Amino acid sequence: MSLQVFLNDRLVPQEQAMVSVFDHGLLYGDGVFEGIRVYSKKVFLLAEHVERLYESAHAIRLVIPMTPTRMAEAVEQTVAANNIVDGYVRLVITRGAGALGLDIRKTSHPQIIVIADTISLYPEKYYEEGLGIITASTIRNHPGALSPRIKSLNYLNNILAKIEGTDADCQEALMLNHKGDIAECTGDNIFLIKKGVLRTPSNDSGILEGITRNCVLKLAKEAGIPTEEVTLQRHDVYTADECFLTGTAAEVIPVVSVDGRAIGTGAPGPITRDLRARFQKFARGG
Ligand code: PXG
Repeated sequence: MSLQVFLNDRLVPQEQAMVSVFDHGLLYGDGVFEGIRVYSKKVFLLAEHVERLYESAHAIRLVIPMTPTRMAEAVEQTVAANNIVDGYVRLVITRGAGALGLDIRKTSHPQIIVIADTISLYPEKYYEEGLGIITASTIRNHPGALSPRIKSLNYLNNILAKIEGTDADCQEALMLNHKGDIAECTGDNIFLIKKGVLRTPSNDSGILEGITRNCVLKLAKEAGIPTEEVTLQRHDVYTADECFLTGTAAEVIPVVSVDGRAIGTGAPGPITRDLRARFQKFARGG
Protein backbone atom coordinates (compact mmCIF):
# COMPACT_ATOMS: atom_id res chain seq x y z
CA MET A 1 0.00 0.00 0.00
CA SER A 2 1.26 3.43 -0.90
CA LEU A 3 2.10 5.76 1.97
CA GLN A 4 1.23 9.42 2.14
CA VAL A 5 4.42 11.40 2.73
CA PHE A 6 4.42 14.98 3.97
CA LEU A 7 6.70 17.04 1.72
CA ASN A 8 7.24 20.73 2.55
CA ASP A 9 3.65 21.84 2.87
CA ARG A 10 1.37 18.92 2.01
CA LEU A 11 0.81 15.19 1.85
CA VAL A 12 1.71 13.48 -1.44
CA PRO A 13 1.71 9.79 -2.47
CA GLN A 14 5.14 8.26 -1.74
CA GLU A 15 5.84 7.88 -5.49
CA GLN A 16 5.68 11.68 -5.80
CA ALA A 17 7.72 12.38 -2.66
CA MET A 18 11.08 13.27 -4.22
CA VAL A 19 14.00 15.59 -3.64
CA SER A 20 16.52 16.96 -6.13
CA VAL A 21 19.83 15.21 -6.90
CA PHE A 22 21.30 18.67 -6.18
CA ASP A 23 19.95 18.62 -2.62
CA HIS A 24 22.79 19.21 -0.17
CA GLY A 25 21.22 16.63 2.12
CA LEU A 26 22.23 14.06 -0.49
CA LEU A 27 25.43 15.71 -1.73
CA TYR A 28 26.91 16.49 1.70
CA GLY A 29 24.73 14.92 4.37
CA ASP A 30 23.74 18.50 5.10
CA GLY A 31 20.58 18.22 7.17
CA VAL A 32 19.05 16.93 10.38
CA PHE A 33 16.54 14.27 11.36
CA GLU A 34 14.46 12.70 14.10
CA GLY A 35 13.03 9.23 14.67
CA ILE A 36 9.84 9.16 16.75
CA ARG A 37 7.53 6.36 17.96
CA VAL A 38 3.78 6.18 17.71
CA TYR A 39 2.03 4.14 20.41
CA SER A 40 -1.72 3.55 20.05
CA LYS A 41 -2.03 6.42 17.54
CA LYS A 42 -0.30 8.82 19.96
CA VAL A 43 3.04 10.37 18.92
CA PHE A 44 5.40 9.72 21.85
CA LEU A 45 7.24 12.74 23.32
CA LEU A 46 6.57 14.76 20.16
CA ALA A 47 7.40 18.13 21.77
CA GLU A 48 10.82 16.83 22.90
CA HIS A 49 11.63 15.51 19.40
CA VAL A 50 10.53 18.73 17.71
CA GLU A 51 12.63 20.75 20.15
CA ARG A 52 15.73 18.61 19.48
CA LEU A 53 15.12 18.88 15.71
CA TYR A 54 15.12 22.68 15.85
CA GLU A 55 18.20 22.70 18.11
CA SER A 56 20.06 20.41 15.69
CA ALA A 57 19.04 22.63 12.77
CA HIS A 58 20.09 25.77 14.63
CA ALA A 59 23.47 24.20 15.42
CA ILE A 60 24.14 23.64 11.70
CA ARG A 61 22.78 27.10 10.86
CA LEU A 62 19.79 25.70 9.02
CA VAL A 63 16.62 27.75 9.35
CA ILE A 64 13.58 25.48 9.07
CA PRO A 65 10.93 27.36 7.07
CA MET A 66 8.11 26.26 9.37
CA THR A 67 7.18 26.94 12.98
CA PRO A 68 7.67 24.15 15.56
CA THR A 69 3.90 24.16 16.18
CA ARG A 70 3.16 23.59 12.50
CA MET A 71 5.88 20.89 12.39
CA ALA A 72 4.18 19.02 15.23
CA GLU A 73 0.86 19.33 13.37
CA ALA A 74 2.48 17.98 10.19
CA VAL A 75 3.67 14.92 12.14
CA GLU A 76 0.20 14.31 13.61
CA GLN A 77 -1.39 14.83 10.18
CA THR A 78 0.98 12.31 8.51
CA VAL A 79 0.39 9.71 11.23
CA ALA A 80 -3.39 10.09 10.89
CA ALA A 81 -3.35 10.02 7.06
CA ASN A 82 -1.52 6.68 7.10
CA ASN A 83 -3.66 5.17 9.87
CA ILE A 84 -0.59 4.42 11.96
CA VAL A 85 -1.56 2.81 15.26
CA ASP A 86 1.87 1.59 16.42
CA GLY A 87 4.70 2.81 14.26
CA TYR A 88 7.49 5.15 13.53
CA VAL A 89 7.91 8.69 12.19
CA ARG A 90 11.02 9.88 10.39
CA LEU A 91 11.35 13.65 10.20
CA VAL A 92 14.05 14.87 7.83
CA ILE A 93 15.09 18.42 7.03
CA THR A 94 17.64 18.91 4.26
CA ARG A 95 19.50 22.08 3.30
CA GLY A 96 17.74 21.95 -0.08
CA ALA A 97 18.92 22.02 -3.69
CA GLY A 98 21.92 24.16 -4.55
CA ALA A 99 25.02 24.49 -6.67
CA LEU A 100 27.77 21.84 -6.70
CA GLY A 101 29.76 23.42 -3.91
CA LEU A 102 29.59 23.77 -0.15
CA ASP A 103 28.30 27.33 -0.09
CA ILE A 104 24.92 27.29 1.62
CA ARG A 105 24.13 30.70 0.15
CA LYS A 106 23.74 28.88 -3.18
CA THR A 107 21.04 26.62 -1.79
CA SER A 108 17.38 27.44 -1.54
CA HIS A 109 14.30 25.89 -0.03
CA PRO A 110 15.21 23.46 2.73
CA GLN A 111 13.14 20.31 2.26
CA ILE A 112 10.78 19.14 5.02
CA ILE A 113 10.00 15.43 4.88
CA VAL A 114 7.75 13.49 7.26
CA ILE A 115 7.41 9.74 6.76
CA ALA A 116 5.10 7.66 8.98
CA ASP A 117 5.37 3.90 8.68
CA THR A 118 5.30 0.69 10.66
CA ILE A 119 8.47 -0.23 12.56
CA SER A 120 10.53 -3.41 12.68
CA LEU A 121 11.56 -4.11 16.25
CA TYR A 122 14.23 -6.23 17.87
CA PRO A 123 12.97 -9.82 18.29
CA GLU A 124 11.39 -10.39 21.72
CA LYS A 125 14.12 -12.90 22.67
CA TYR A 126 16.67 -10.08 22.99
CA TYR A 127 14.48 -8.37 25.61
CA GLU A 128 14.22 -11.62 27.56
CA GLU A 129 17.80 -12.84 27.16
CA GLY A 130 19.70 -9.59 26.58
CA LEU A 131 22.11 -8.50 23.86
CA GLY A 132 25.78 -9.30 23.44
CA ILE A 133 27.65 -6.28 22.09
CA ILE A 134 31.22 -5.37 21.21
CA THR A 135 33.26 -2.19 21.47
CA ALA A 136 33.86 -0.77 17.99
CA SER A 137 37.24 0.60 16.95
CA THR A 138 35.44 3.50 15.23
CA ILE A 139 35.01 6.31 17.76
CA ARG A 140 32.20 8.82 18.08
CA ASN A 141 32.69 12.17 16.33
CA HIS A 142 35.18 14.49 17.97
CA PRO A 143 32.96 17.23 19.44
CA GLY A 144 35.36 19.80 17.97
CA ALA A 145 34.63 18.45 14.49
CA LEU A 146 30.89 17.82 14.66
CA SER A 147 29.01 17.83 17.95
CA PRO A 148 27.49 14.41 18.62
CA ARG A 149 24.60 16.31 20.16
CA ILE A 150 23.47 17.25 16.64
CA LYS A 151 21.27 14.58 15.09
CA SER A 152 22.60 15.26 11.61
CA LEU A 153 22.34 13.34 8.33
CA ASN A 154 26.04 12.44 8.75
CA TYR A 155 25.91 8.99 10.34
CA LEU A 156 28.94 7.50 8.60
CA ASN A 157 31.04 6.81 11.66
CA ASN A 158 28.05 5.24 13.41
CA ILE A 159 27.43 3.15 10.28
CA LEU A 160 31.08 2.00 10.28
CA ALA A 161 30.77 1.07 13.96
CA LYS A 162 27.48 -0.74 13.25
CA ILE A 163 29.24 -2.77 10.50
CA GLU A 164 31.86 -3.79 13.07
CA GLY A 165 28.98 -4.95 15.26
CA THR A 166 27.16 -6.90 12.57
CA ASP A 167 30.46 -8.47 11.43
CA ALA A 168 30.74 -9.79 14.99
CA ASP A 169 27.09 -10.98 14.94
CA CYS A 170 26.08 -8.27 17.40
CA GLN A 171 22.94 -6.14 17.20
CA GLU A 172 24.70 -3.06 18.54
CA ALA A 173 28.25 -1.77 19.02
CA LEU A 174 29.61 0.41 21.79
CA MET A 175 31.44 3.57 20.72
CA LEU A 176 34.08 5.37 22.77
CA ASN A 177 34.75 9.09 22.51
CA HIS A 178 38.01 10.71 21.40
CA LYS A 179 39.33 10.41 24.97
CA GLY A 180 38.63 6.68 25.12
CA ASP A 181 35.71 7.08 27.53
CA ILE A 182 32.34 5.42 27.01
CA ALA A 183 30.04 7.43 24.75
CA GLU A 184 27.06 5.48 23.43
CA CYS A 185 26.07 2.80 20.93
CA THR A 186 25.46 3.45 17.23
CA GLY A 187 21.79 4.33 17.72
CA ASP A 188 21.23 3.87 21.45
CA ASN A 189 22.46 5.36 24.73
CA ILE A 190 24.06 3.13 27.36
CA PHE A 191 23.30 2.74 31.07
CA LEU A 192 25.11 0.80 33.80
CA ILE A 193 23.96 -0.23 37.26
CA LYS A 194 26.55 -0.52 39.99
CA LYS A 195 25.66 -1.12 43.64
CA GLY A 196 22.10 0.09 43.02
CA VAL A 197 23.16 3.34 41.30
CA LEU A 198 22.05 3.98 37.70
CA ARG A 199 24.93 5.51 35.74
CA THR A 200 25.05 6.87 32.19
CA PRO A 201 27.62 8.97 30.30
CA SER A 202 27.14 12.72 30.73
CA ASN A 203 26.42 15.01 27.76
CA ASP A 204 30.08 16.04 27.64
CA SER A 205 31.01 12.40 26.93
CA GLY A 206 30.22 12.97 23.25
CA ILE A 207 26.71 11.54 23.10
CA LEU A 208 23.42 12.32 21.48
CA GLU A 209 21.21 13.38 24.38
CA GLY A 210 18.67 10.65 23.83
CA ILE A 211 15.03 11.38 24.52
CA THR A 212 14.54 7.81 25.75
CA ARG A 213 17.64 8.31 27.96
CA ASN A 214 16.13 11.41 29.55
CA CYS A 215 12.80 9.65 30.01
CA VAL A 216 14.46 6.66 31.73
CA LEU A 217 16.49 8.97 34.01
CA LYS A 218 13.24 10.66 35.05
CA LEU A 219 11.43 7.34 35.61
CA ALA A 220 14.38 6.09 37.70
CA LYS A 221 14.35 9.23 39.87
CA GLU A 222 10.60 8.83 40.39
CA ALA A 223 11.19 5.21 41.41
CA GLY A 224 13.76 6.33 44.00
CA ILE A 225 16.72 4.85 42.09
CA PRO A 226 19.82 7.07 42.50
CA THR A 227 21.15 8.30 39.14
CA GLU A 228 24.49 9.68 37.95
CA GLU A 229 25.49 11.32 34.64
CA VAL A 230 29.25 10.87 34.66
CA THR A 231 32.41 9.95 32.75
CA LEU A 232 32.53 6.16 32.39
CA GLN A 233 35.33 3.92 31.23
CA ARG A 234 35.41 0.44 29.73
CA HIS A 235 36.40 -0.82 33.17
CA ASP A 236 33.07 0.49 34.52
CA VAL A 237 31.21 -1.46 31.83
CA TYR A 238 33.08 -4.70 32.44
CA THR A 239 32.57 -4.48 36.22
CA ALA A 240 28.94 -3.28 36.17
CA ASP A 241 26.19 -5.30 37.85
CA GLU A 242 23.78 -4.60 35.00
CA CYS A 243 23.81 -2.87 31.62
CA PHE A 244 21.09 -1.78 29.23
CA LEU A 245 20.59 0.44 26.18
CA THR A 246 17.89 3.02 25.47
CA GLY A 247 16.62 4.37 22.17
CA THR A 248 13.49 5.24 20.26
CA ALA A 249 13.48 1.91 18.42
CA ALA A 250 14.93 -0.34 21.16
CA GLU A 251 13.15 1.32 24.14
CA VAL A 252 14.98 -0.31 27.09
CA ILE A 253 16.98 -3.41 26.12
CA PRO A 254 19.27 -5.44 28.40
CA VAL A 255 22.95 -6.05 27.56
CA VAL A 256 24.42 -9.21 29.06
CA SER A 257 27.86 -9.31 27.48
CA VAL A 258 30.36 -6.79 26.17
CA ASP A 259 33.44 -7.89 24.19
CA GLY A 260 32.71 -11.48 25.19
CA ARG A 261 32.74 -10.66 28.91
CA ALA A 262 29.59 -11.41 30.91
CA ILE A 263 28.11 -8.36 32.63
CA GLY A 264 26.94 -9.11 36.18
CA THR A 265 25.30 -12.54 36.27
CA GLY A 266 25.22 -12.70 32.46
CA ALA A 267 21.42 -12.39 32.49
CA PRO A 268 19.15 -9.28 32.47
CA GLY A 269 19.17 -7.82 35.98
CA PRO A 270 16.29 -6.75 38.25
CA ILE A 271 16.73 -2.97 37.92
CA THR A 272 16.88 -3.27 34.12
CA ARG A 273 13.68 -5.32 34.13
CA ASP A 274 11.99 -2.86 36.46
CA LEU A 275 12.95 0.16 34.34
CA ARG A 276 11.88 -1.59 31.14
CA ALA A 277 8.47 -2.29 32.70
CA ARG A 278 8.17 1.32 33.90
CA PHE A 279 9.13 2.64 30.47
CA GLN A 280 6.63 0.40 28.68
CA LYS A 281 3.89 1.46 31.05
CA PHE A 282 4.73 5.12 30.51
CA ALA A 283 5.00 4.84 26.70
CA ARG A 284 1.90 2.75 26.24
CA GLY A 285 -0.06 4.76 28.76
CA GLY A 286 -0.90 1.64 30.77
N1 PXG B 1 22.50 7.83 20.13
C1 PXG B 1 22.46 7.93 18.80
C2 PXG B 1 23.72 8.13 18.05
C3 PXG B 1 21.23 7.88 18.14
O1 PXG B 1 21.16 8.01 16.81
C4 PXG B 1 20.15 7.55 20.28
C5 PXG B 1 21.39 7.65 20.87
C6 PXG B 1 18.94 7.39 21.14
O2 PXG B 1 18.19 8.59 21.15
P1 PXG B 1 16.62 8.61 21.32
O3 PXG B 1 16.25 10.05 21.29
O4 PXG B 1 16.05 7.83 20.19
O5 PXG B 1 16.34 7.96 22.62
C7 PXG B 1 20.04 7.68 18.89
C8 PXG B 1 18.72 7.60 18.21
C9 PXG B 1 17.22 4.66 13.06
C10 PXG B 1 16.98 5.36 14.33
O6 PXG B 1 16.28 4.48 12.29
C11 PXG B 1 18.02 5.85 15.08
C12 PXG B 1 17.76 6.52 16.25
C13 PXG B 1 16.47 6.67 16.67
C14 PXG B 1 15.44 6.16 15.91
C15 PXG B 1 15.69 5.49 14.73
O7 PXG B 1 18.36 4.27 12.81
N2 PXG B 1 18.80 6.98 16.95
